[in-house]
Amino acid sequence: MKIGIVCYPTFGGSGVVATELGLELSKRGHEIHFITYSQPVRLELLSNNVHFHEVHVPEYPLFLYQPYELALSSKLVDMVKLHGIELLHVHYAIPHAYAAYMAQQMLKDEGIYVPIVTTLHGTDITLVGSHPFYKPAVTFSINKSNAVTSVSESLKQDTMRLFDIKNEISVVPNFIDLEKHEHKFTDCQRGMMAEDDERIITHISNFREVKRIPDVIKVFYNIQKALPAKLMMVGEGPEKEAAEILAEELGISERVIFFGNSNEIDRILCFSDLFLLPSQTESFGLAALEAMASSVPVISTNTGGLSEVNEDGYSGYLSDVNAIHDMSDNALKILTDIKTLETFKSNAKLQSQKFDLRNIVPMYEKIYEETLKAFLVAE
Ligand code: GMT
Repeated sequence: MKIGIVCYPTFGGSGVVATELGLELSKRGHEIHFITYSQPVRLELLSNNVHFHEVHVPEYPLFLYQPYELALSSKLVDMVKLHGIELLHVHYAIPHAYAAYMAQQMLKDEGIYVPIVTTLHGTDITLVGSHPFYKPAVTFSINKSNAVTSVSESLKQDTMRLFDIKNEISVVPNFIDLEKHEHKFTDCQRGMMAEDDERIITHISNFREVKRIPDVIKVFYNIQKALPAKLMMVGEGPEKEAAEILAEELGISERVIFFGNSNEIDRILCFSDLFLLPSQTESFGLAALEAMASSVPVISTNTGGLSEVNEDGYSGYLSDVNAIHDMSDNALKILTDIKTLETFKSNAKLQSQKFDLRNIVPMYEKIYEETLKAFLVAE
């Protein structure tokens, strides 16, 4: 099938899922066209089956806001016509589902019929999308999509609660390529980061408010009081500077390493003993799944879809949002005794196998086939 994928090309989870999905679909024989404003960060190899089409938005001084949706929908029309794309899969409702609907209508006018599959990722529903300024457009775009998926049962329920949805929503969880996550390293050079007796704690995100970055620092502060430890902070975002200041104020800045965005996530996870994800809300928590696939147990909050990913007392522990002491105690339960740590590490790996891409990508393929068939019959 010829599939157009629209996503945010940055380090965010929705872009990562969209890119990995496109790459896997291409390996399974589909022709994939990524249509977005820059090449997705995880898209390294373009091939016969993987194409990238950049959406340009010309700067015009009259506009305070440049009209990206307009440029995107025009690009979608052009690319569908040029490459014979049969289906559009848009990741993140805002503004992708809206732009895709406009493209669909323009194409229909020319006798070209292309169905839209929309995948809801989380903040497009729980944070941004439900804002009154966006809600009517988001509701409309979801209801006009020919198929809708959400990355967890929890996100599906949130969507039904927050919007007047007439469409069926299928749950297709985030996934992981476990083969890729088999440690490529015989030695991940742990010694460069910490002493043998130190535990390595890691957090990876885009450092937005929703990730509750100060809680990461506070939990780590409690951990390092009880045992020797280092904290790896990976990512860039608005909360990073405040986190650096907090680490300084708490007198632990020598124990906290800020990496910025990294292409060496696999190596960092390879030497990590524990992953912290104290988010305010998290529709799924791809970062937690990536950690688990590298045998790193997870201390997380119990919001959103996190309980569908991290099993309490098995692959890690779950706590209420803001429960710093509970999260610190749980971290120490895992870290203090080496045998317990080893058990949680192997459980984390086992838990991640539920989300192997070989089980999940066929769910998307099935949705594409059914949607295309139903759509062509209806049109
Ligand atoms: O979590 C982020 O800040 C990025 C965000 C995104 O939109 O790219 O991630 C969301 O989508 C991911 C992929 O489906 C999910 O694993 C994340 O849980 C979700 N983030 C939130 O719900 C906060």
